[in-house]
Amino acid sequence: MEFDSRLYFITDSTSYDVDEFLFRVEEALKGGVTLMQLREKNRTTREYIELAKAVREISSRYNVPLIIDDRVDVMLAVDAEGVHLGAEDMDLATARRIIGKDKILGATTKTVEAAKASYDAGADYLGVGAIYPTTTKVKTIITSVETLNDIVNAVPIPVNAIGGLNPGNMDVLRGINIAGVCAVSAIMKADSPRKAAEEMKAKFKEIRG
Ligand code: TZP
Ligand code: MG
Repeated sequence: MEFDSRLYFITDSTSYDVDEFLFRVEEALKGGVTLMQLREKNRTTREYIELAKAVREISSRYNVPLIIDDRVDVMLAVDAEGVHLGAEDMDLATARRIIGKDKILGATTKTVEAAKASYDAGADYLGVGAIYPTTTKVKTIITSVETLNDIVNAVPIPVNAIGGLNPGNMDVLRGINIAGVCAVSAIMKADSPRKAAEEMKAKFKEIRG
């Protein structure tokens, strides 16, 4: 499936009730998010699916593909456009076999070796980071922009930078052939997720020329 990862918005519902969360998701979409991921770490399977259905209804109105974090079953349950898997999730080759060739399969990688292996196993895009320290709850380590650049040059699939990124600190990514940037808190926690998305997209456009 074709997708545009220039501005990849990853959600975090932990600080909001469901109505506020969905409102923020829609505002971000109005601001020009091109790809989005529902990322839930503390919900039951039933709750994850319920929330995914609600988000799917909104994202489809904006023609933005929805990626589900961690869970192939949740992705299939709501017929989302893809799934994002890390080192502790289902392995990529198995996931690809289950989801079929038309769904989007994303992977997190921090080394050239892992990036090549993920590509070989069927990944459609890679998330690489954390570029900066992050306030979002995640098990990660800092990835240098040099490693990011090496990964971009090592695989023929889109690579997105992630981790602590906001419009004010993206200049370090200049000259690296990334497909886009990922953001959780810069958009999710902004006073206006819409304005934050607009600004981040504009900044990405500027640094990519
Ligand atoms: N993977 C590496 S950093 C990160 C993930 C999921 C979190 C990014 O969140 P933020 O708020 O954009 O720093
Ligand atoms: Mg995961």
